[in-house]
Amino acid sequence: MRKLITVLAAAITLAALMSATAMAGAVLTYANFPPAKTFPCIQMEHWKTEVEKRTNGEITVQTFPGSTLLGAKNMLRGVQTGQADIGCISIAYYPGVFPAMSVLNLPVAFSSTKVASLTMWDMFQKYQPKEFKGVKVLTMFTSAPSQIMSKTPVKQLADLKGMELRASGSILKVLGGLGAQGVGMPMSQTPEALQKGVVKGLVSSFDVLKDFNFAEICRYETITNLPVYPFAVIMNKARWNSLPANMKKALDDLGREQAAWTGEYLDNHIKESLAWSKDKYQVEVFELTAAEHAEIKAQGDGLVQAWKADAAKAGYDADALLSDMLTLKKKYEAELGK
Ligand code: DTR
Repeated sequence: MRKLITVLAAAITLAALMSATAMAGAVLTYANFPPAKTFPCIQMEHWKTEVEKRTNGEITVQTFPGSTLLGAKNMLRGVQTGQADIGCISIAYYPGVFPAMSVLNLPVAFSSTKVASLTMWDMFQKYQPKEFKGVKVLTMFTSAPSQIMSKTPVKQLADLKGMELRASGSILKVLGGLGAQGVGMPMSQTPEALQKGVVKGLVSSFDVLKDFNFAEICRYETITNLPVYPFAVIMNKARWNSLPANMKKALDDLGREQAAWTGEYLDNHIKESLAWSKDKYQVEVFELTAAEHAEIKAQGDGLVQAWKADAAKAGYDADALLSDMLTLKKKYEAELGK
């Protein structure tokens, strides 16, 4: 009898909880790895605002920046297993896992984040890569082109000799080829590595000068125009499937728009961050010669070959992926300007 009462009580509590959830709509948790001020988190907050507005508050998004729920390396697994409903992953932090979308990390001279982000979104729509089948993709975007930020000046490529620089993804290989020592780690670990002197600088986009205050420690910036980094915002598949159609539609409608918004935000923020760094810390910016850019490009060509081999091994037509990406890049450059 007591057992029956306990079971009944549990059932009533569960039913009450379920109807409260139904009335209150859906609460979605969203994990992100870098600090709140950085662009992946700024776009997360923008998305939250838009989603809550467009669903009239039927969806509430609880955001967890700064690795408070999941970190850079356990983001994918954490979303797959439902520790968070939604998570933001940097594709370059998962070598070999996303061969198709890693095409965005190749040195093809994207000069605008908006162009790169819209290109990425269209590539995803066209290819629907199988490696994303276990999750729902909500949006995609990229970082801005990558530059060197260092404690000692890199006025010419020769200054890179033996210099330990934090990077990730395809750029690690380019750095090695240029004589530097690339040290791979997520952005969230970089402040400590710089502070401790494990690395003498980093390769990333200029937003981090302001958002991580790296301008204080890295007073020298060298324009290298290395690749952008692709990001994906993914959602637990079962959680996605549990949402009603109107909520799914609101999230789907936002996918491309969010990619464009993030690209534009970052393009503007890069300029602001560099101006701020010059003003506050008098950082110096060095330009390389045409011959040096040609050398960087030559290193990049090897990367393209290596990526093609990986993509082919994963069953993709690598030449088609690359040429489709270049066609989209051209299309968006014509539409939006570089
Ligand atoms: N350059 C990539 C991506 C990146 C650029 N800015 C930020 C800010 C926070 C996290 C990642 C990034 C990288 O270095 O990881």
